[in-house]
Amino acid sequence: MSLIQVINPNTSLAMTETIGAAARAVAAPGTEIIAVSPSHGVPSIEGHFDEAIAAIGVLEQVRRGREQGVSGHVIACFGDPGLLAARELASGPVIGIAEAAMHTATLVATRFSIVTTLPRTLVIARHLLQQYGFTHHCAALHAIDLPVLALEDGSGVAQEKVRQRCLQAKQQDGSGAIVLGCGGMATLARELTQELGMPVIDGVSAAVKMVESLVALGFGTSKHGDLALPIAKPLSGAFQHLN
Ligand code: 5HY
Repeated sequence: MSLIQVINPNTSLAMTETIGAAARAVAAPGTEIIAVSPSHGVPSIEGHFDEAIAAIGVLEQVRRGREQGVSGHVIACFGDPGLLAARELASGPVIGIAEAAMHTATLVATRFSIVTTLPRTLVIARHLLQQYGFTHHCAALHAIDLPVLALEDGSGVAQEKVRQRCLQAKQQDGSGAIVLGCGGMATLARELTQELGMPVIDGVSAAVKMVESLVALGFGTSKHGDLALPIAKPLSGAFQHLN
């Protein structure tokens, strides 16, 4: 049995449910999903400040998951907040949904488009494309210009805007695949793939399968080199519990 901890780094429990449902929809029969989010932090992650706050919550959850003996971790926010720090703390694999979706897109298409939420977060996606080496694979980035939590307001407006942007990307970008740039979009991918007749990739699902594969191959996060456990030191104040 594999136990995969899927972390929604924002504190919106409705989105944690959405993300958990997407993860469970693709989990193998022997995989149990634990969907969690920080008990304190930021309700949605829409910029660099939010990401910095969310990263601490990610580390707290990774530490808790390691104590629970989880097989691996997914960071289910498209900014992959705290990814490398989480890898230092973790013994199992830690996969961010942006890297998972981007890697998957490059395996099924030569170029992909990204559809995310607010225009101001496009720069975060661009930074990740550079960091992961996918800049030349990404044909275009689009934003629906709605806040992250519009995906959870029950109106369906954000979901329809995602659909429209995906159709536009298919018609205009010359891409072979589309990456959904928000954990809250996770449950839209399957239906959009069928409607558009092209891979529309959700990073939550992709990350869960990557963790399963790494665990099956017997690989955790390397503890040789820069992802070794953090150097022990007396953490103080609000960070004491991270010791
Ligand atoms: C996410 N924010 O996946 C990112 C996406 C975004 O709270 N969860 C968030 O739009 O930046």
